Amino acid sequence: MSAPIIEAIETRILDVPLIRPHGFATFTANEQPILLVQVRLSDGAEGFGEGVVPGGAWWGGETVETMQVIIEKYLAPATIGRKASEISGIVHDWERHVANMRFAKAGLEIALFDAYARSLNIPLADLLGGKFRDSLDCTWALGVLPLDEAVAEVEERIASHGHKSFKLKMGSGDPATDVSRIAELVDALEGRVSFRIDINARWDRLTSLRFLPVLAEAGVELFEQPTPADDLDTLREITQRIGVPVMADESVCSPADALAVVQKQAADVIAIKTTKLGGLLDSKKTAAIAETAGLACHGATSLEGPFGTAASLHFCASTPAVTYGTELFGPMLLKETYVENDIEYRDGKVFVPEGPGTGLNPDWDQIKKFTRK
Ligand code: MUC
Ligand code: MG
Repeated sequence: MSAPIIEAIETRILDVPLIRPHGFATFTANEQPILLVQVRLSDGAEGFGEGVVPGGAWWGGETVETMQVIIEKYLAPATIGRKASEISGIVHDWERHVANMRFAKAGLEIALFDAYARSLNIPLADLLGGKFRDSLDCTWALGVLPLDEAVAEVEERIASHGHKSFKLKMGSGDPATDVSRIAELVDALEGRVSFRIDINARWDRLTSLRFLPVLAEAGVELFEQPTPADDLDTLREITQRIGVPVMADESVCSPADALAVVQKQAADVIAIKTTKLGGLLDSKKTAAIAETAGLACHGATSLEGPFGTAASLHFCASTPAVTYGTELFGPMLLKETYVENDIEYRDGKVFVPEGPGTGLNPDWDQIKKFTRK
């Protein structure tokens, strides 16, 4: 039986409020803009993807507005009319029309995968090699917060969802002040949970070599992207000299970037975001490169909503190399959802949704409520 044809591609920008402000190194988000990408096939099946960056243009340069233009004006015309089963060929051909713009490509590629999986009435993971696991550890991330608020939030998340691991955003203030805030928080929890930090590439070499050992001494278990993405020599020096595992995030936005990190031995863990990597196919390639070199993979987030998070969960469920847990908490940071059946989080874990495609179905009343006018 011939595969259905891709008939229509629609996008809409959702502005979804957060449960609290989320402070990054150079930006504080009060809501999360999400480009909802909808694909309809000739057999009536519909798939959903999300174009999402962590808060805005500061992270990687793309935004929901740029993603909408790239998808509607350039990628969609090169996709409509093709067979839904030809995803790898469609994604390959996109390179003739659009260079880079990986967050935009991810939103459409994932919607194509979701639509085709629903057409076949199988879980998305079955198009990615099948499920290897049904749940994964889920780290909770705190934005930049005063100590008392941070302690209160950690205690609340332990009680409500059993989180055992917490990520702390840094890099926004004076390094010495930032570091003492983190050291006090780690000390206050007395080893009951583990802490990692993400500086979002904002420290230079000297600051890193001076202050990361203080965080190591305080008991921080992982350093995420302390220094600029392109400086793999400094990332390698930090990895080799300090002895706390280093995770590459901004340094790895493509399989080629992963190969460069492997060749330089610049990190111990690679943050796999299906968004920054352009979708599920290049996420699989990136994980394969990491695994072959003995690096661990982490299921990372760009603060996607339910559809994007579910797609990343299906990726992590079907990729044995994701051995360093996840931070796929995005839907819990949103004040309200826009799907009928939410992702399940409990006991410090997140569970892969069951059902065809991502397993989630749209709540159109909520989508209309959040759609930007
Ligand atoms: C990032 O850089 O890791 C993931 C969690 C969070 O708080 O920030 C995002 C982006
Ligand atoms: Mg990061």
